[in-house]
Amino acid sequence: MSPNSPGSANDLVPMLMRRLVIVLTLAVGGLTACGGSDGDRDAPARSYTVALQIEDHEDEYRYLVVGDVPTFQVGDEVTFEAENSGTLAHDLQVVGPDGLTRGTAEAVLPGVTLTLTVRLEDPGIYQLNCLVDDHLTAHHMQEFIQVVDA
Ligand SMILES: [Cu+2]
Repeated sequence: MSPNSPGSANDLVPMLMRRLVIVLTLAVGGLTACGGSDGDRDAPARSYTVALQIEDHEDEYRYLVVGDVPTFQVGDEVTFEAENSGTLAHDLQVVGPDGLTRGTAEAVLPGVTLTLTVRLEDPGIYQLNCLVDDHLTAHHMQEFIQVVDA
């Protein structure tokens, strides 16, 4: 008799439960927002701006963080201000650790700064992507940030 591999079936249960918890949290959050009486729940713990610079030298397209990178924490409200210092139009999409899009800013021409505010609701790795043409697929125009529990 071969022993059951403990990883496969058992791991699925906590994952489903976590999904359920997330769904429930969203539902409660929605209700709270409608009620409007509990102001603390909707207010971000911290709110700040992160300056980015967009560059596209030859084959390398990228977002550069200007200055220090903060420690991103769950609950933070972050405004990305990305100055397009390149020669092409670029945009910005933020994707959460679950693969769902948290926000998208329209493409801006060279010399223009785009702004995107997102709420970091979950711990994990978030992606910053450029969705213009083949910038992501062919030029890997992508940056990652890590969000930790507060
Ligand atoms: Cu781009």
